[in-house]
Amino acid sequence: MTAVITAFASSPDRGRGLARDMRVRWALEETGVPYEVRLLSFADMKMPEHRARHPFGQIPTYEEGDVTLFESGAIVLHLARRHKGLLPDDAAAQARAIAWLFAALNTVEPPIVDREVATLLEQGESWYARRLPALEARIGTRLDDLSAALGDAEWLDGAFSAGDLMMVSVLLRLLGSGILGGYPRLSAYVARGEARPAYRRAFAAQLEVFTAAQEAGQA
Ligand code: GTB
Repeated sequence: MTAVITAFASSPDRGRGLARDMRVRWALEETGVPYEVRLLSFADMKMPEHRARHPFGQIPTYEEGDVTLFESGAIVLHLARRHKGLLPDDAAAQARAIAWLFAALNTVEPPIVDREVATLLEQGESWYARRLPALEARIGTRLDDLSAALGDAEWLDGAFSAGDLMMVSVLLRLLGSGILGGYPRLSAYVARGEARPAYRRAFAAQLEVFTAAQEAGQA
């Protein structure tokens, strides 16, 4: 059955693949699940029809048969559990891959988002320049530990998994900050993720949405 996901009709990231539909598209491509995309404006997201799918009026959402889901992590985990390609068969290895997925969302992404929000919304504040080093230090602590955990391995725990998909997606949010450049192992890890054919297909698909919106004068 074809799944339906939601994404920005005109993404504020201008097709850089930073909105959270990208990780869901990537998981769909890795697992080979066919999908369609329902594009939403900011106004559409807040309408009752979409809030019935997503209580917070956001993207992404996922619908397939009788399953309707919100939260990118829940969607990626759902896909990984139901289809081959994103979780190992061994139960203990599967549990560790899921732990990495949660680590990406709960341990690594929050300080990255804190910095992003400050940079977007607080640059004009008198205290911004004094706060930024502390925000970046918190990211640095996480990246130091993540880099040590990865070591010289290709992926975080054996074969590529949903944990890597989510961790690479989270680290990609640092592009443009210059921070990742200080972490050669993590930079190479992100590049390995971006080189995966499934990632490239997902990236191209979301970029096409932005390009079409731009051509139509809507971006
Ligand atoms: N925890 C939820 C999840 O993981 O699914 C978070 C969902 C979320 O934050 N959705 C955002 C949204 O719908 C889009 S991805 N925002 C609209 C709203 O809240 O009204 C976040 C995002 C947006 C823009 C960029 N960017 O421009 O770079 C990057 C990430």
